Amino acid sequence: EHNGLRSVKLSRMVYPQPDVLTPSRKDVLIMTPWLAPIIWEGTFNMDILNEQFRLQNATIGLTVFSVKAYMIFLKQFLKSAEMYFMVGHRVNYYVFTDKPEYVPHLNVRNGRQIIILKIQSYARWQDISMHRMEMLSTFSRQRFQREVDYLVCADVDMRLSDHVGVEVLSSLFGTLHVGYYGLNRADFPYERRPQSQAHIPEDEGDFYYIGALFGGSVSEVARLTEACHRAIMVDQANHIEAIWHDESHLNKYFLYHKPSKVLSPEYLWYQQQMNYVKDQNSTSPKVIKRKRFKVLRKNYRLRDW
Ligand code: 2GW
Ligand code: MN
Repeated sequence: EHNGLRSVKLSRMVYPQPDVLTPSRKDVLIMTPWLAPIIWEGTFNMDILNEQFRLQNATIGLTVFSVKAYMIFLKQFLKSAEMYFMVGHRVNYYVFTDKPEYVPHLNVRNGRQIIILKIQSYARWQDISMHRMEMLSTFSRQRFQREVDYLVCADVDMRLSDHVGVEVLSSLFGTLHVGYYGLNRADFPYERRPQSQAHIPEDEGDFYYIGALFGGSVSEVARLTEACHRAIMVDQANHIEAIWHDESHLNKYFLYHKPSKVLSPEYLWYQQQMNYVKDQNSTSPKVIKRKRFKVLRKNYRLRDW
């Protein structure tokens, strides 16, 4: 039985005392107004967190979709996850693909396994991306609920280049999009047409979250993905498609279902130079002390079939 967070009894540990007079970071926001921590390097003690989640015997599912040509990203994604993702904890990789026979054979560490789930492909890439919500909600209720405590849902066109551990886990988490970090809500690329279910008015919005990394307990991810899938279906019936597809719906969901943790842009960085990040927010690169997931340079011709 996987019930998510249970309280556990730690053994004796020796570590630096929290200092009430010294904030862990002074250069960034580390707490949302609804008291969800924003996860930055320097704000947490990994030993305590690892001990807590180990005692809970937490199992983490990492879901990734690798359909059609995006199969080329899978090997690097999984290999880098073996190096940096939840090391020391139990991990199930769930690979959704239309071509199970092309999934690379990799040796994984003890307590970890790769599970291949065959899905259909869609002609339009927007549909491939959006239907992830449907698949995740279906599989959450059917099998993830039985097999894991937490889900981490990721794009495949990325690789890990630094630690991503249990510090990210909570009942519901999203990730700040580095490209819109520090901007005004009116400048976020939310869906602005009231006809869409993803619509967010100019005077609302906390952050711009990226679609490439979110998660939480299985039941919360099931609720999120089901809500986003339903909203996508309503839009489809009304002949409208949100500007950034599933990402627009994710942002709408997080506006009214506040995440209990928020991952800083450390967790999703771009390998290629993002000139607009430097131009729009000159402080952004300086506050990034670790680069944990990196979005790979993409050949945009992949989109041209
Ligand atoms: C996507 C675009 C163009 C051509 C192909 C695909 C494609 C995506 C594909 O052929 N096969 C496939 O498996 N995908 C999956 O959809 C894969 O897991 C990929 O990471 C994910 C999202 O597509 P991606 O990575 O090209 O979109 P991005 O990086 O521009 O992402 C953001 O915006 C998307 C919506 O437009 C999503 O919200 C995504 O989560 C965001 O990061
Ligand atoms: Mn991507």
